[in-house]
Amino acid sequence: MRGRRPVRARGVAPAARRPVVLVYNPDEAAAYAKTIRPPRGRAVTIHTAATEAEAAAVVGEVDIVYGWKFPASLYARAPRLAWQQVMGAGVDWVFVPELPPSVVVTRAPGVFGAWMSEYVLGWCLWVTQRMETYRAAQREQRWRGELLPARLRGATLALVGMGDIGRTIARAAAAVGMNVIGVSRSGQPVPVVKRVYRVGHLHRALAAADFVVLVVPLTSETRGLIDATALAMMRPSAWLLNIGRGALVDEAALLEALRARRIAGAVLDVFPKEPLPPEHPFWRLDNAVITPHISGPSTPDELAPIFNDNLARWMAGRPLRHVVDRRRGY
Ligand code: OXD
Repeated sequence: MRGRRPVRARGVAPAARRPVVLVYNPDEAAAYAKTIRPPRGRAVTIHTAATEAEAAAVVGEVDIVYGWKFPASLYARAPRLAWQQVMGAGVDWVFVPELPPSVVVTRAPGVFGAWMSEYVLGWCLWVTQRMETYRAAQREQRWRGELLPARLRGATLALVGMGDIGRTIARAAAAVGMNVIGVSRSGQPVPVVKRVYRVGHLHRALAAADFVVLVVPLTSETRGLIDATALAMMRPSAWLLNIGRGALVDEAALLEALRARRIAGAVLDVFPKEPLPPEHPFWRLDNAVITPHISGPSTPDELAPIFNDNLARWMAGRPLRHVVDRRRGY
């Protein structure tokens, strides 16, 4: 780490210097920059960058990165960087070996759960209301009055991951009468969740579920968590919804389980390689739904209060909120 500043106390802004913020986002850097509000009477310098080359031109003077997938190669050229506010729900991409230990990383809890709850309930209802079937019948002008929808009320939803997003989904699912169970490292009770299993008992939760939702962070412990054995524990009528990270699931095992109809289907929003390549077999499976990583979008207006609150804290030398525990990886 030659040439870097010594590690400062967390959240302490450099005195008597106007902080420099780099907003890094390939599509919407300007929109995020517009929402930055330094505390009254104080000012910050704001740069925006949509590409690595644009960021490289200014990164040497930057104190704060407000970013989405900031390029790892730039850390070595950012000697002042002290704090990075992540724009997305997951932080796995930040913890690359190049990230200097002195950089504090903060996340944005409370933003994504509401979106993801609607995604989860929407796709569960798509299954139980047999939306695809009735639409197909409509195309054939067939009246399928013999086929009834199923009830979501009483169906069991297993949430693998009981962080703030998992808890928000749990409340939404319980509100429509679903029987919500969960899986977490600690197995600690969570309001509205009927039973929380420790991760060592994951298979029990899988065996009890009509819908399994993966919303756990990707860490060395959760990579490949849903392997062939886990999939074999699921009911043949159950659906897997992955809104966490593609690498939580053993892709070959899932493909095999879907092809053999060992589970009813999968709704997949995340993949180890994104965009999902056109030749990928998932596209052609009638029991797989593919969505393009949209279950929990980041929007400048929703993230602004979190960033601006932390900016005020940083400029006042107060501890930041929502600091990621680097050891745990979330
Ligand atoms: C993510 C996100 O982190 O979509 O993947 O926010």
